[in-house]
Amino acid sequence: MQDLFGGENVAVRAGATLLRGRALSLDTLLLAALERIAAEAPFRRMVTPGGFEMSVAMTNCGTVGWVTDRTGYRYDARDPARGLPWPAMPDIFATLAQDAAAEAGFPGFTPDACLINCYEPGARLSLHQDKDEADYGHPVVSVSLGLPATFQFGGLKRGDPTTRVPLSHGDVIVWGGPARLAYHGVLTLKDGEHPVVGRRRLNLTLRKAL
Ligand code: MD3
Ligand code: FE
Repeated sequence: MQDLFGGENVAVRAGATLLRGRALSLDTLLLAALERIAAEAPFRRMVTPGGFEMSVAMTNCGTVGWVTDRTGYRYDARDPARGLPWPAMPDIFATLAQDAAAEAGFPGFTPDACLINCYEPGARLSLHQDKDEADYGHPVVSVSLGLPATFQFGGLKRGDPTTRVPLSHGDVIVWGGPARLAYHGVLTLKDGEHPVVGRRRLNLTLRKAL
């Protein structure tokens, strides 16, 4: 279906809408904001409760940020590495997420947390569910920037069959309703050089956590 921005909206599955290139015209603004956030709260590879260091480096902005350490996964109002609040969420992130959610059928989405994932070649995110938020009635909005990646999603059980979707610079996906608790992950990032972002992939995941 043709959207208001002349882009293509694809129903990846019930509740999941891919807005191809929806963030393309904003990439310079988004990357400038990301640079300011990472200068204040640097990317770091966190440790899972099982004791493994994640291959994806992360930081956050917003009222709360997603963190993991030996004690578990949680949303925290402070960056544990600095003992300080996370950088504020830039208006452009919140507006993009709210607009994309509305276009996908979820009006009134007001994110309070933005997890920023940085993948270098070789990094991956294994199949998981996003379950640390208070209310699964809110959608999750994801924005891809930089190197292309293969996104993998399955069903509500870990063993359910999975589908692969290629994601590239500027793509936005909205997950809500029956897709909200679907298992998903990102396959190992291939090497490459993106003309604007360089040798990495950045992903914003905007959520209403509280
Ligand atoms: C499907 N990040 O940070 S975002 C994550 O590209 C995460 O960095 C991936 O999964 C990345 O938790 C994918 C897309 C995404 C986010 C949340 C979802 C897909 C989802 C929640 C339910 C179903
Ligand atoms: Fe996730």
